[in-house]
Amino acid sequence: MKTRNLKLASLVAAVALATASAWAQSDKDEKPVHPSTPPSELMYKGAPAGVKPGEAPQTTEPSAPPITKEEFNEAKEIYFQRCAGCHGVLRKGATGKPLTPDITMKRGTDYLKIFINYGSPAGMPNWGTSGQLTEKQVDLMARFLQQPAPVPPEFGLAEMKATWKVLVPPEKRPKKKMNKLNLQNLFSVTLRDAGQIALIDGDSKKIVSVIDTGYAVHISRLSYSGRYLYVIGRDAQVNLIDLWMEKPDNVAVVKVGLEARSVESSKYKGWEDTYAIAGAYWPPQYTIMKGDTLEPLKIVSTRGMIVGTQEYHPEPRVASIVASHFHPEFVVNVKETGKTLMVDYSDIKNLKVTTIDTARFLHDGGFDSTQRYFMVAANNSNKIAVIDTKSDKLMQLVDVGKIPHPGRGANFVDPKYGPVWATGDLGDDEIALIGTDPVKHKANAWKLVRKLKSQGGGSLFIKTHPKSHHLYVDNALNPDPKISTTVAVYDTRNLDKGFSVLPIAEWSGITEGPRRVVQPEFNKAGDEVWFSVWNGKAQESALVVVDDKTLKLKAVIKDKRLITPTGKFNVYNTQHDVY
Ligand code: DHE
Repeated sequence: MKTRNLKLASLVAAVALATASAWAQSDKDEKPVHPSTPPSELMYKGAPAGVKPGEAPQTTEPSAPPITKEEFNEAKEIYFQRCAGCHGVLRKGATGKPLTPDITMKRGTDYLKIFINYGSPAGMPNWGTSGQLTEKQVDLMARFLQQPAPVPPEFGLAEMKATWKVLVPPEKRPKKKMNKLNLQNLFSVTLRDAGQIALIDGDSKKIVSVIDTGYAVHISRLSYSGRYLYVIGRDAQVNLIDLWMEKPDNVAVVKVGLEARSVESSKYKGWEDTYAIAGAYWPPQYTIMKGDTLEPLKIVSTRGMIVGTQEYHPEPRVASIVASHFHPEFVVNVKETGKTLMVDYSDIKNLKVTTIDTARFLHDGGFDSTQRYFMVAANNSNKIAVIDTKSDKLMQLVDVGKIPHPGRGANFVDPKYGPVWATGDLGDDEIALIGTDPVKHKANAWKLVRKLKSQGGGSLFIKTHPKSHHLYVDNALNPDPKISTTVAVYDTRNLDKGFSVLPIAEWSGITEGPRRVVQPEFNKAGDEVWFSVWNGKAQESALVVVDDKTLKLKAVIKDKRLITPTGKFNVYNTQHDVY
């Protein structure tokens, strides 16, 4: 058990460290940072923290090895770029081990240097011997880690208001849709390294516009009405885009912290489009905003006690957020404490929050087909937590494979077990099918009913559509390019048959670069599925559209502006939680 935990910890820890530039090259071009973890996986969690070194002031302790101001600044930069994603901004441990002076001072400079230089089997990359850090930098980091951690500032209402801009006030916006776009079949495509999104018309496959957003932009979500698009960057910038404008564009912008990943909008009857919410990694908090202006209204810290051990955690990051269809509530998942918060927005002055103990570290998830049960991955526990958004209770913690990573998951009817929700895994080659019908298939509800074999590990996203009988599974982080550039497809009517493989990257016509195939997303009609062929920033990328019936190539979308496309969000499907 201990070894298994150690192995997992090492994978999770190792994936948390790398530089953004590493992504531009294929695994085999890379110097090994960690012998057992490919750079692609390191890259996954290794996006530099949105915290800028200048934002965290120097703190020095005379009993620790001396460090000059210039050295301290350089060390901060290295730390926030390469280490914070795993060890936490405060160095108190997140997915990686704590590195606070009470621990590091006892180890001493020489020990720390060896550790940083050579890495460890528990997942610490060999920063020195891989050539990522120079000898001088290794020495610097060993001294820096014995100094107190520089603490980035908090981000309260005053700081948010200082960043908040309403570019087009609601009264100056169109009263009706002013463009001829088929909005329901529009796709918002993340252009990660460009800090932009592309709006692509799903019918013509033409780019409608490319819009500036936050740094290393992450996801898009829709308002209930489908009029407003919310986009969040890793720098915690939220952009509000009005799709009714003649040419859809930003109408408001705000920063809700220094680093963030999730955004959502209120969907309960009577509250449609009223509020938006964004969850931050730093500071650890969520912010409720006015839906049509992004005016920050309520900020709530997520600092608190860890599930089970009930120890205090100073930096529990906000992972996925969804809007309940059963109550005026947001479902806010807190990573390091392993808590799901049901945040009642009907009276934000007297905010009621129901705290559900789940498991660590909560990450991504989606609803079952009835949209009542929310299934969220606890990736360090290898579990899926099932939350009933009607009773606001935990239904079950379901054991699945290693490091489940569903995206929003996939809902379909298993011929033998009835309605299921499925997830793929980052850490192994399994796909877990969990029964989701407590009425007609009670015996199977909230149980792992079937495991499918996938092409391999490194799966990030899995997708189907109510009108499709195909289940698509990517393996974007698999170290084998044969696997990471293709996608597996299963016939949900005959799951025992196994999968066929679609050569998506090959179909794109691009021959250079890692060409990782990531995140299947259906169009509104459910008859075609889109994939990103994700290359480095300086390389050509593409979107590949497949005909769901014939599994044949339908279209390739290429354009100079499509820089590092990753997530794709079809307006209708995102708006209505169809997956
Ligand atoms: Fe994501 C969803 C966090 C790296 C593409 N990602 C999410 C969610 C979280 C999250 C919490 C759920 C949001 C929600 O539903 O409200 N992602 C993180 C990280 O912390 C992590 C591991 C490292 C980091 O530093 O950011 C990370 N994510 C990535 C990538 O490297 C991916 C593959 C490419 C990219 O664009 O950055 C990536 N994440 C995505 C996508 C979704 C997502 C496409 C939404 C999937 C969906 O279908 O809804």
